[in-house]
Amino acid sequence: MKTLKDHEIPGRVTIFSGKGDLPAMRVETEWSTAEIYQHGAHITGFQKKGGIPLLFMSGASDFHHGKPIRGGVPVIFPWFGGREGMAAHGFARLADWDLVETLAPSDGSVRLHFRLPVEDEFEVDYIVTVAATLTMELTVTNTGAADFSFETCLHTYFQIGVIENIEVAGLQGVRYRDELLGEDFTEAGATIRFTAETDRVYQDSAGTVEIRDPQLQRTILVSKSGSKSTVVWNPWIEKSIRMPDFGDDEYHHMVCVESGNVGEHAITLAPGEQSSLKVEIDSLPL
Ligand code: TA6
Repeated sequence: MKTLKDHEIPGRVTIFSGKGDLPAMRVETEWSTAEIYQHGAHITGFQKKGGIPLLFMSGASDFHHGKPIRGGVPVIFPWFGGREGMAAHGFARLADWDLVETLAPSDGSVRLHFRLPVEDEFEVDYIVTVAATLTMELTVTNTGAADFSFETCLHTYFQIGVIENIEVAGLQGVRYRDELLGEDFTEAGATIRFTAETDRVYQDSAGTVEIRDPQLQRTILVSKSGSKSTVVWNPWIEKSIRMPDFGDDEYHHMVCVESGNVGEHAITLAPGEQSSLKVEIDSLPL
C-alpha cells in the first residue's frame, strides 16, 4: 500500500501536515491552486492564480477526526440532513479517504482519485480534477447482492463579497422545499436575493447556477451532471451564532450552492449498478 507521500508529484502535488496535523494535499497547476484534506476528502481551497479564492472556509472550522470541516466542499453521503443518533449529512465527510492515485496528465491538469474505505457492499470513488476550473465527480457502485439506496450532495461553500449584494440565477421556475417553513414553492424570480436565513432544496434542477457578485466583480458558475437537486443555503445571523465552528458574522461572506440527489431524488442502485454526480465550478469577470 502506497503512503500519501508516494503520491506526490513534483511541482504538482505536495503532501503536508495541515491544520490539526491532519494530512493534506496542496495542488498546483499553471492556472490555479487547490488544497484537499484526506479527512472527508475535503477540498478546502481552490483559487485561480491572481484571483480571490472561490471557496469559503470558516475561520472557526474544526480540524479533528470525528468533526466535519466547515467550508470548502463537504462530501455528503449516504444521507443528507439529520438522522436520529447519527452524524448529520452522513459519515463520508468524517472518514479518512484512501488516496488511490494522483495523475498529472499532459493537458496540465491534476487529477486525484480518492476512495471511501467501507466494509459495506458499495464502493464510493471521488475524482477531483484541478485545472482552470475545479471538477469533482462522485461515483457510487453497488457491489452487493441487494438494492442500495442513498442520498448524496457536494455541499459547496462559495466565497462572496457580501450576501446582501449577490444574486443567484438559474433556478427560475424550479420548485423547492423551503426547509425553514416546511412548505413547497416554485421559484418565481429570475434571481434569488438574500435578506434572511435561507435553506431551500430545489428539485428537478439540472441546469447551471450562477452566483453574481458585483463586489468581487465576478460570476461563479456551478455546472453539473447526474444531479437533480440543488440546495441554496445561508445561515444568517441567528443560526451562525448557534454554530460553534462558524463565525457569527461569517454568513456575510458565504453562500452554499450544493449539487446532489436528495429527498425524492435519492438514488437506488440495483446490484452492479453505478451512479455518478459531477460538478464543475468556474468564475468569469462580472
Ligand atoms: O445544506 C443546508 C443544510 O442542510 C442546512 O440545513 C444546515 O444544517 C447546513 O446544511 C449545514 O449542516 P452541517 O451539518 O454541516 O452543520
